[in-house]
Amino acid sequence: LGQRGCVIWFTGLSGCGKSTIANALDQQLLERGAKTFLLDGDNIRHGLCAPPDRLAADHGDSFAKRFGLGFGPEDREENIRRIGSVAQLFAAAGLITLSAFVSPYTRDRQRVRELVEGSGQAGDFIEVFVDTPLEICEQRDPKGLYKKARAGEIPNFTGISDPYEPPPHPEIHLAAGDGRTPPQLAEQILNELQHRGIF
Ligand code: GGZ
Repeated sequence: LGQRGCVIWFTGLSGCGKSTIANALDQQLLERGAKTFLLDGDNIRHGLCAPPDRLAADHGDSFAKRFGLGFGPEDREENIRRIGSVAQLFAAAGLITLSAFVSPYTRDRQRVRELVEGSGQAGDFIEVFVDTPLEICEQRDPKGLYKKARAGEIPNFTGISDPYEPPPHPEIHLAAGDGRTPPQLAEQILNELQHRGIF
């Protein structure tokens, strides 16, 4: 393959740009012939970890209550555990695996790191902190979620009524507002992958 499997773990507030940067990086890797897989809300929160109402429609309410995930602390913990487990499998299969979730709790991210770094085929875990200030995320508010959270319509909203714990030692710290575009930020990560000899 000419590449080594790894997990690139984006973390940051809703609207911080992690998904956009992850998609830009995925595109750049694709253009260079790398084999990648991008895990994000679209394929995980709507599938493996579908919320109760969606699961209930398909399987009934008791099933949803047992297996569907929302945004309380325990549900987030389980969400990240499942995603981390899937990411580790893809990395072990040799894919450059990109994961873009809020993942607000340090302990949950640390567990994924230990899983990836400590597994049979120990792999690289590259934590990317997309450090966009709350005020900017809230100004962007592409889905109007911050507005709803401020109005008390969404409980446990990260940054408003639920904590975001910044990574103490991310491999890559992307500070917003330095004027760089998502593709330029993605290139910094690409350089790190090449520096590590990942591909
Ligand atoms: C945070 C929420 C919440 C709450 C719904 N808190 O901008 P988005 O919409 O697309 O990104 C957010 C996404 C967060 O899901 P994750 O799976 O990444 O979260 S975690 O890693 O904490 O499990 C936001 C939307 O879902 N959303 N309710 N209460 N974000």
